[in-house]
Amino acid sequence: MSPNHILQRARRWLLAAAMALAGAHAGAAIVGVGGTASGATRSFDLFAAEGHISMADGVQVYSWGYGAAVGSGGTGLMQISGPTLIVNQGETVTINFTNNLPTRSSMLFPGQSGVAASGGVAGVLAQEAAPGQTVSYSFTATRPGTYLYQSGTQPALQVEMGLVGALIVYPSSNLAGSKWAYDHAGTAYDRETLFVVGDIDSDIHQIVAEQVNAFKAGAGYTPTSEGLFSADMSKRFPKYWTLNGRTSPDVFAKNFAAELPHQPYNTLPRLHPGEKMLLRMIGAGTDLHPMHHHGNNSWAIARDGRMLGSAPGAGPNLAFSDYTIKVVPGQTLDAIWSWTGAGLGWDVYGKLCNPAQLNTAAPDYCSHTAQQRHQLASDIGKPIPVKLPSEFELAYGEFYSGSPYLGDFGVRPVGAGAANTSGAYFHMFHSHNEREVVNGGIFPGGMMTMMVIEPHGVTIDAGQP
Ligand SMILES: [Cu+2]
Repeated sequence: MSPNHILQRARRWLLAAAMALAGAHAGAAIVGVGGTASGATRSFDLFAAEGHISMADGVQVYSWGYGAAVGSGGTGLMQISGPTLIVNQGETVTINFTNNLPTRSSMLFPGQSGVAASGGVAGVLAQEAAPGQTVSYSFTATRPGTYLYQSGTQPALQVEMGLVGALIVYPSSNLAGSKWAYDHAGTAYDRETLFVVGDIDSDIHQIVAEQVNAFKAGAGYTPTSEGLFSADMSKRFPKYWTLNGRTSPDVFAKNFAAELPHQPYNTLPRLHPGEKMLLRMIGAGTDLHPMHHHGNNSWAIARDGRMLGSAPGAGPNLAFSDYTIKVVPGQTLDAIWSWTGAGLGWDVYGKLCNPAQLNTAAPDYCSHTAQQRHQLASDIGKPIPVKLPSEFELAYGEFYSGSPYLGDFGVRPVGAGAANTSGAYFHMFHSHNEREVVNGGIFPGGMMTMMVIEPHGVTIDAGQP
């Protein structure tokens, strides 16, 4: 590793550490940019630029993305997905958008009303910035929720190229310390994760790259020259499937990993038994992706930034339980997922039930801590109710701790279990369109991550899992 690389990596680690400490929003576990707050206004400086993103099979894909300066929580480079904008309900949000692409571009804020714009030129859907120009957009974030933002210029092509990101509006009640997704206690959560779900046809990116290269090689080209690029979108056929711009297994790498300079956000939800994980799902591609979580159903509590309630103030009383979150293009969906170990028919903390820890005076029989009493009382103290298979019948994996009990380890064959350092349970969370769980056609990869159940006592660092 060259000194340059070490410096670069150190810079990103420091950046990541600073982000985790500063926390763009108090109590936020989602990493993003908080802009500059002044009273009831919050302003952001964003840009759009070119770059190459990295797929886990090594393919580099020419892309267009939004970016923000390092000092403001961005990477200084264009990134995919775009910088997650984090604001509070009621704030007047201003975004100064500078276009560094060789073509016209813009920003759209679906779900926000009264968006005003100044600078640039009028487009069909939004005020547009020519190369080198800046447009300022402004709106009041009146309603909490999960939203996306995207290009309003040639949106079919420019969103494919990567011009899309997330906007999170925290309810004003959270400023008092609660963690609610919406203005109701029925949307309370302990942790939250963002899933910007995307699909990429790398052939279209290649077609655009060749046009851009030819344009830049043309006579009289300057950085403010404006080109117009196109591809036959009817031939679109996605080849890569992404979570927060990364393909699996890159989704597991830390936020701001040096190896992924244009893809700073990871996707690895971690929680303790009994905690509620808010899943903020955003359909940033053009196909529907059935995101399937193992281990438990989730409860969908809101769609498109609107709580699923029968009447104002009723709370999410129209929430529904499902084993798959249908992530629809252009739509956002908030769901709450939890795992307690209740009803399994055995004791996930069974390793505690050794004679030295018997607590015959307590009804639990075993010495479970209060945190561990999420299980059914009838399960407590029960052994795992199967005859363990023979070693010859087992396929050991990266996530195998060697023990069926939470927080416990057993003997593992050489090379197995390297990804499980805490005795956690790993529940897969992936697209149920199985062809999307690949990189370059090779399984496993693509739109897949893990929901990690960490033993109580393992610290889950906010924003930097
Ligand atoms: Cu599955």
